[in-house]
Amino acid sequence: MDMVVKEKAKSILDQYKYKPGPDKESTHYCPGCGHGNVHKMIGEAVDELGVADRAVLMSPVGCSVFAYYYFNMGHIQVAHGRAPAAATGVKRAQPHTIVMSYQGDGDLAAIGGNNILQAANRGENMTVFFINNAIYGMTGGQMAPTTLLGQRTSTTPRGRTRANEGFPIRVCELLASLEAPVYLERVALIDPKTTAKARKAIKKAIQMQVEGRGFSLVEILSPCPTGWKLSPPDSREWITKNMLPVFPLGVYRDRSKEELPPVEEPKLETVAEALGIQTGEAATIPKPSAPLRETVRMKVAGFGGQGILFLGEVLAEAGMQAGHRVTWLPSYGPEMRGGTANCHVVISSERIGSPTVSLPNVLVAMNRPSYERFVNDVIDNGMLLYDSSLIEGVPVPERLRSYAIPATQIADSIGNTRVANVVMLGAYLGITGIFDREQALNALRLHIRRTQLLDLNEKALDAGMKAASPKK
Ligand SMILES: Cc1ncc(C[n+]2csc(CCOP(=O)(O)OP(=O)(O)O)c2C)c(N)n1
Ligand code: SF4
Repeated sequence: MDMVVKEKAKSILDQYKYKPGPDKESTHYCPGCGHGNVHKMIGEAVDELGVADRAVLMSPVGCSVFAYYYFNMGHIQVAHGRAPAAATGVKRAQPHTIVMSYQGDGDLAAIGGNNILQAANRGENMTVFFINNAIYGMTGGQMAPTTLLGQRTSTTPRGRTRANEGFPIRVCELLASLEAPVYLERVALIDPKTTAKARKAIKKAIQMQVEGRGFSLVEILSPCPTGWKLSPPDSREWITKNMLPVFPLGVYRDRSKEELPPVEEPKLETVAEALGIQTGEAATIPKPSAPLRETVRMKVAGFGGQGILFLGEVLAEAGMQAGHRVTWLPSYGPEMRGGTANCHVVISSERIGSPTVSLPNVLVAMNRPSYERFVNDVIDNGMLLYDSSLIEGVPVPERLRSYAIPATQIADSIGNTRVANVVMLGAYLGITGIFDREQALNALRLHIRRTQLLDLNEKALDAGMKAASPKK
């Protein structure tokens, strides 16, 4: 019999140059761990299929978080459980890439449970390698969704029970209940025979993607000697004895021989098309009359239902009408109504690095809890506008330029409490003159759907401008 000497996969680095420390030869995995074996098989499959130059591996949070030390291919290290979402983005933006999501059972079946379900259900053309070692390895052996009944872990010291923690989740079976996946197989790293099957399945799952068939997942029952507190040989035996009865090996879906369905290309619009914005020559982007003296970093806060997010949007829109660069970032409370709401608005003559405002130079506070929550964040000599109809008897810091605007009272006198936000818009305009009345009105017209409300809002804007006067 001819002996076949396999070369080391080119998709695996010779020297682990990205690994910190002097040892560039050995991996960071424990002896007997399955992760290294699976890495090698992925590297070999990628080589054999000739896709190394377009392969992108998504590594998870877990023991394999550093998978990028070892691979010679594209790589993204993704937030815990989010590899399928990131892989979706890469694949859709760059359809020629071969995206592989590499995930442990904590990552894929616990925190990322819904992510994998949705990606599989959408039938994303991606390949998922799911390393099931029935435990959280990286964090010290806590229970995973795949932990077996009776299995002792640091969070189930007396063993997992169905009453307390429920049953182990069988991912292949679960995904096989969905219409879209094209290939699902469970394999194991026990002996040369099962390992050879695992290698074949890994290659096939990538091949499915190369052929454009859709979503594939290979679940690999993999030893974790450290988490299981067993020697490497005993770990492999443990898989045979304990995992196989719960997680039977086999193919759960295989559409490799079926004719490919016609490709339904989703209609992709450009951002400009989607937003109805003119670009190029046709675009009429106003030039600012004068650059701003300083960038406005504003926090607008109040309770849900006060139109806080609307106020922020209109401010940003008016800023844009005045030719400035703007961002608007809403921050939703858990409740739809009655809870607190706030948003961040930046208006600048410069390019804006981040839409997040943690230290505002302007705070618009529309109720007392918001005032109390954010007033200390405002920078020295910053501006404070507060609705003095709702916020009474509060200590106003001397270090701020404060304006007490009875916005709710004014809105009531006009006939509708709900335009207190626009009164505040008028007040801000009156104090700063950052944009002119017409620009603010244009912004309101763009954001108010019911045209019969325009008159009321115009009145509120004017009343706010009139009311704007320094408190002290
Ligand atoms: C948002 C978030 N939650 C929790 C953690 C803690 N954490 C790190 S890895 C991990 C689970 C790892 O287990 P698994 O996915 O099974 O991979 P393994 O380490 O066994 O390969 C957890 C819970 C984290 N890093 N981030
Ligand atoms: S803890 Fe387990 S999964 Fe993590 S490296 Fe060690 S053996 Fe592998």
